[in-house]
Amino acid sequence: MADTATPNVIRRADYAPPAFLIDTVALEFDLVPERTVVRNTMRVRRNPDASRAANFELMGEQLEFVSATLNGAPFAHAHAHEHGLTLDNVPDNFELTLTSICNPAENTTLSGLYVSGGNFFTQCEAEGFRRITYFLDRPDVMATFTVTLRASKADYPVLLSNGNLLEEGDLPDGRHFARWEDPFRKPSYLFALVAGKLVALEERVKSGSGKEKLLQVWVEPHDLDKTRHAMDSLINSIRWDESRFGLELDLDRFMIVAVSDFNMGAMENKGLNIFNTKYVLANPETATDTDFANIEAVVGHEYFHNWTGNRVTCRDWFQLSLKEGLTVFRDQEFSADMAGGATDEAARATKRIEDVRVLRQMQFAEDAGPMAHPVRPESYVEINNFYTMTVYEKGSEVVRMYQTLFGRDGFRKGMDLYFKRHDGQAVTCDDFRHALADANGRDLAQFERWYSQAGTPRVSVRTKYDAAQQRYSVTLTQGYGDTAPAARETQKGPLLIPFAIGLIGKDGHDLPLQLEGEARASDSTTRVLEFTQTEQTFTFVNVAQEPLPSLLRNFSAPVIVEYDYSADQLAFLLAHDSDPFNRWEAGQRLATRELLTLAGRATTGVPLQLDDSVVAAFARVLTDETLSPSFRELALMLPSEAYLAEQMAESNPAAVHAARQFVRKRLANALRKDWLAVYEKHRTPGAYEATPEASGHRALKNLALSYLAELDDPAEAVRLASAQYDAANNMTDRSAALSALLNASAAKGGSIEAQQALDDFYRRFEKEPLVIDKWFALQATQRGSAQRPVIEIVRKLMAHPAFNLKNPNRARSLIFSFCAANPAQFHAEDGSGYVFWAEQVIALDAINPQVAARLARSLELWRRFTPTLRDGMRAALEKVASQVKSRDVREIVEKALA
Ligand code: B3K
Ligand code: ZN
Repeated sequence: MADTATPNVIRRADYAPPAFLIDTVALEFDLVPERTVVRNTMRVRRNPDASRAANFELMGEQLEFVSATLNGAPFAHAHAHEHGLTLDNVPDNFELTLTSICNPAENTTLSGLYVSGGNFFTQCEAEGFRRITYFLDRPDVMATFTVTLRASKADYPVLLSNGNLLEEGDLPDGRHFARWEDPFRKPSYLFALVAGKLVALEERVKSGSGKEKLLQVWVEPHDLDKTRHAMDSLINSIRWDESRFGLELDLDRFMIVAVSDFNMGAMENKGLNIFNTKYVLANPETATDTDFANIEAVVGHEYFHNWTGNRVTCRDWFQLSLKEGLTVFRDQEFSADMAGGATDEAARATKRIEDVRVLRQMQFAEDAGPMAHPVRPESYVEINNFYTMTVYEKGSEVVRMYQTLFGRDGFRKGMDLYFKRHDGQAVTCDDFRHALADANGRDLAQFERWYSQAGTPRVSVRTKYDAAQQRYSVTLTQGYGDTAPAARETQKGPLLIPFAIGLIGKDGHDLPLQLEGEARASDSTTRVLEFTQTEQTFTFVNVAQEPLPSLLRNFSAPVIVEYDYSADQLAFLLAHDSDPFNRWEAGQRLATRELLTLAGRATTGVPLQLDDSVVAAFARVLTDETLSPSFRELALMLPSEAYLAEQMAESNPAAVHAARQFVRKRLANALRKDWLAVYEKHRTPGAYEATPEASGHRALKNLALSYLAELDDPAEAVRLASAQYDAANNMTDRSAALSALLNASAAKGGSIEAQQALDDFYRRFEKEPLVIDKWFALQATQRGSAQRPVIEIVRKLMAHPAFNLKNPNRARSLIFSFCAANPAQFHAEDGSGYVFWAEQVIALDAINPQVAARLARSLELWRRFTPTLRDGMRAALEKVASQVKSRDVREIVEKALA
């Protein structure tokens, strides 16, 4: 086998520099859907820093080899094989031209060059470029690219690639061409081309240094009226990166292109970002407030990659979090700044809470299962399986901890040094850490463990107040508890945990903080303790009264805090903590504890009851007009069923659902008048506004509606929801009303009102694929009942003419929504959900392995469920394991069954 053959397991420890380097690439494309000819001319030389290899091994997949020319003469010693091309006995320095053919029309994997809606698009990260031409398709090989595109002018009037347009013109036979040049060296994964019938919204802006930049958002003609928000988000991103990090756009032209068939959210190709339509297209009628916020975040994320990812890239794919964790952190900060500026802590906290909720629900779960891996993994079978919550979200928390330790200014100094040292290079996570350490005069050797240890750390807290001495001691102990075997192997020692803490007095105000040995109390009433040992005690002095501790303020580290708060103490924190994140946190702890107790009772069939004090705590938040609506909405939302099930010793989705529904109903009935008052008060009449304030009102109002739909007699809620549905001038209100109608009628197996609204919704938005995705998703995630299980609705919808398994958004809207976002129905006792899951994973595996592998992951925590469910899941996993072909899905199911 040639050494480009992918071995089963790729290990970080086996990294070796490439034997050859490619300095320049000139690509010529003759774009024809079934048969695109690619001519690739490279300047190649031996890498002086690598051991000498006799042969030149290039990666290639699904290519038809045509010819090779070396220094202008036909080269006979080129052998094409399953994994690429081997050239025997090449000189030290040469020009190589390779010609090959690929078939974009048949490429359903959406990796490499493919056709969507009659237009051409590419997706190269991580290893898609080798499906376009033979290449050293690895991120540490960086070259400058010139790209010539030729195609039928009538069918593909727009021809785009990375960088600047050098020339364009007509060719014989109704064809035309365009030539592009990207002045920056880049790895092949950042290459992109687009060709087709597209139109653009354009803006010209001046960057910080006064240079004019052309910005374009390219879409299909009928979508042009949905591009304004993406353009505004792009302009805001450019401004933000200049002001927060001093980073300027380095190209004269920056393009975003929307495509409806796309495996993930978007891709940061140099100067030519390609986006899933879901993260570009929005107007008030078609997109919810959440969609608007997601578009801003993803546009920011991809734009910020221009520096963190593109100018400084990854040496190898194990370093993926170098660019992804850092760029997620940057987009989170961007969104927080857009919502609350640098100083409005309450508004910033809203964003923080949303991000932490995702981390806990998804990343903590990943850490608890067979796919647990460190932020910098040690091995993989298929790299596309490692674009994970751990690499992205935990990676972002790791970056955030530097900022928590060094402050915004210290973090900025570190970033400046990172770019000074590494601009134009392909580097490692260690390089980043060293830049942060050196810029702040710190040794961060221990901090490396955040990159190499998997599993969610647990910090348990013990406190002791000595009234006579006025001393308050806080003892922290860290460990990983009983973690998944995949995580345990990686755990070597204690972490450096920035642990932010405040002490709250009886009047609800923060107490001054003075640690033992300090001359006086510090100005801030929040302290970041540097917790570095397995067990460590921090003693505060001059503590005049016994305080209540506010622990891990603003979620200063991605850990689980164990502290035995009483219900009264949690209610007190919910009412008084000066840290808005911890106020929310107190409510979640209170609710989680109550819900888990109830779920335990539901498991054994004991009648459920909810303490009045919990209802009272929620009532206070609901009626506290000093709190922002968006904060109240977050605080009143109960922890998700998936999160709760994960907290149980043995996950029991039905019991969790029963408990959560019981609490929702109890809160609905007990606080009916308040919900109604809030519903009325937070209406947003008049023209739609996309501001954070207006969206906060809508969120709280729609939460109230969803609680009202739980009333024992939902007639009033149905009336309100129907009226809201009919009068809505925006998608947030319309879809919330539809969802309320569906859930209000679930217990009786549906209602006329719900069905009419569903039918109306479909007719109204038939021509808007992203809205039809919502139509499918709302039905897949609706509450079911014994007489009307959701699996039956889902199976019916699979046969709907608008359903299309090849379109990832559509597959996600129906199949993923059901399998991953409707746990009570998916985990039906009869195993019907698992049978469906197996069918769909197998079907998708043949079309699009990346999407199939994502779906495959929805059973990975199977061992943690009740015995009956466990058996059903194992059978489904075994069925999939015996039938799938792709490396992607095999890695997931084999790890799950191991
Ligand atoms: N870097 C891409 C993700 C590529 C995923 C490949 N399977 C998008 C992003 O994180 O910005
Ligand atoms: Zn990214």
